[in-house]
Amino acid sequence: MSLLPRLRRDRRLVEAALRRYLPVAGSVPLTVRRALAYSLFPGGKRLRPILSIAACRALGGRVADVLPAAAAIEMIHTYSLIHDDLPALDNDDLRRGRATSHRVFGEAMAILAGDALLTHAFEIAASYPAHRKLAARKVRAIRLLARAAGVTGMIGGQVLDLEAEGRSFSYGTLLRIHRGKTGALISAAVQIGGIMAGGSPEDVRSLRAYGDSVGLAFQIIDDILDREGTTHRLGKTIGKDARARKATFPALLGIDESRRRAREAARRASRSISDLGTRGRPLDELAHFIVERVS
Ligand code: GRG
Repeated sequence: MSLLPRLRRDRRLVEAALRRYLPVAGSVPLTVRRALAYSLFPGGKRLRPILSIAACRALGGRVADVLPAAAAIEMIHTYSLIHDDLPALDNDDLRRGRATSHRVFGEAMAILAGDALLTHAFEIAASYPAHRKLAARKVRAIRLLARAAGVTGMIGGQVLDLEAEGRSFSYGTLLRIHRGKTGALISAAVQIGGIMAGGSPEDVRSLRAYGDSVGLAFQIIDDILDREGTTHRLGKTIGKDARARKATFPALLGIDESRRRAREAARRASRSISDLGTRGRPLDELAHFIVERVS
């Protein structure tokens, strides 16, 4: 199967898993459930869970074993977007082509919806699949997820990002910001696919190297799209990084050099999984798709 039909198929799997694992209607207050559903559906590219599924398949695992963790990762990503858009952070009105959560539900409810998604994600990752033989894999996956979402990963990166705003910065600082803010969750998504498939430590190490490079490539392109993309295509306000004088790859290196480094990172990602042979091909294609994407 070629890349685009595979992306469509895996996206459908992710949508179904997210619907299955949403808090049961009637068991939670209606308003917060509406706010969760509003931000989760129709959603964005679903790139992180798609990477988990592809990594699981590459190691011969069962997709059903990784779907709960994949859905949890997308919930955590969605929470980060809700909170990132809040007035205290990016203060944005538009996300995934429509009004941000706090514009629709108010700031207090958006904060709570983000908190709810983050905590619910861990409940799902711990509870499913319920089979006892997967318990050890789930614990490893949850630990990785917590590290990637927390102060060692996404939150830490966000703090560095805030502190770098309006200041001069080095390439080293830029890498530290983005490894935490964006790279950690992307890399964890890939590794979790390998862990839930029961991959060997060597396989998971290769996936980690792949995930780190793909995470970097993704962020460089995200920075470029903020300069060159359109609000219509991206479904979010563009040009904000430059206005806020954020630490970005194009700001430091220019567009052409940034693009060159993104392509180089994608090639590094491919080399990291060369031991997987043809089983790694879908991951290889995803790495290049991420670099050539326009949204
Ligand atoms: C706890 C108050 C508080 C804040 C936390 C967690 C956080 C704020 C910020 C994380 C920063 C963040 C939003 C990083 C991700 C940046 C990024 C590249 C998002 C876009 O990802 P895509 O393109 O989005 O995959 P779609 O919409 O396609 O899922």
